[in-house]
Amino acid sequence: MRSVKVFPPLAGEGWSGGGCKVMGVLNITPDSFSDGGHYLALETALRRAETMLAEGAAIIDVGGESTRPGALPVSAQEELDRVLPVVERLVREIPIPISVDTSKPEVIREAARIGAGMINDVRALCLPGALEAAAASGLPVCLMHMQGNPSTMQKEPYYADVLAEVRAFLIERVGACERAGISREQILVDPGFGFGKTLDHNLILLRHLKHFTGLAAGVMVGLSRKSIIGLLLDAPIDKRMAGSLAAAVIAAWQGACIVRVHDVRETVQALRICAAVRAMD
Ligand code: 7PJ
Repeated sequence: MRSVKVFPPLAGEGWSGGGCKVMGVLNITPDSFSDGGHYLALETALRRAETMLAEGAAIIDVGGESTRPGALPVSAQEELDRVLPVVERLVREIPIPISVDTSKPEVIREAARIGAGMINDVRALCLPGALEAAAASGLPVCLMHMQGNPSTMQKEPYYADVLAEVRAFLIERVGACERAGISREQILVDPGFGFGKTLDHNLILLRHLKHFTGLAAGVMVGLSRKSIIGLLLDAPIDKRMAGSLAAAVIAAWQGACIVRVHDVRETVQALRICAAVRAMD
């Protein structure tokens, strides 16, 4: 009998108890499987996950579909081939929940079958069959807002009122999940920083993040190394850590319960300061 590690990991703690948790990003890119074949890709992923675990990650997010601006679609079979072997190995060897970053019902079903602990969907379970697959899995879900799709979303993002529109979308998706049988305690919402948003849209959403905390069980955010940081600092992707830490603290301060990041050790430290001050409420 497999013991499935589902987030939140500590019984009775709830999503935000004990402060904001760190989710480490583990991207399985197409080329990670090209030269060395599956064995090398699996070992590399496992080592990266072990490092993030040692650095204090509470959960690891495995993704096989690039959703960066301009990224092209990936077939279900390709995504299954990339993600499943990694998830299977991590579930066996890493003692924290493994989240799967996917929108496809096939991937949701298979990931749940082999022991994934959470479904993180940048398309908020909007693809046909995804909602049903997630509900059947019984796993917690993260619903993220995106305007458009990755190949075009950064062309001309437009909102009359970004805060109201992103909130309304997430409220609608939380309702759809509940009608499909997913309880509110199992649902996180995410405004989707960088997904069809200008710098100003992103800043407004971050400034008012606390308006999202009541929509479901908790708020998750991904700001790590994103263009919002790059634009504000005029910094390339490998020089965005300090900015990403500041953004993580701003989110946690307003009640985010998970931050999805690349730099786990540093984020855990920054959030410890945030939690110590918040504990004085
Ligand atoms: C996010 C994500 C995010 C959630 C990515 C990147 C792009 N999932 N997956 N929220 N971003 N929930 O990391 O730059 O912001 S992929």
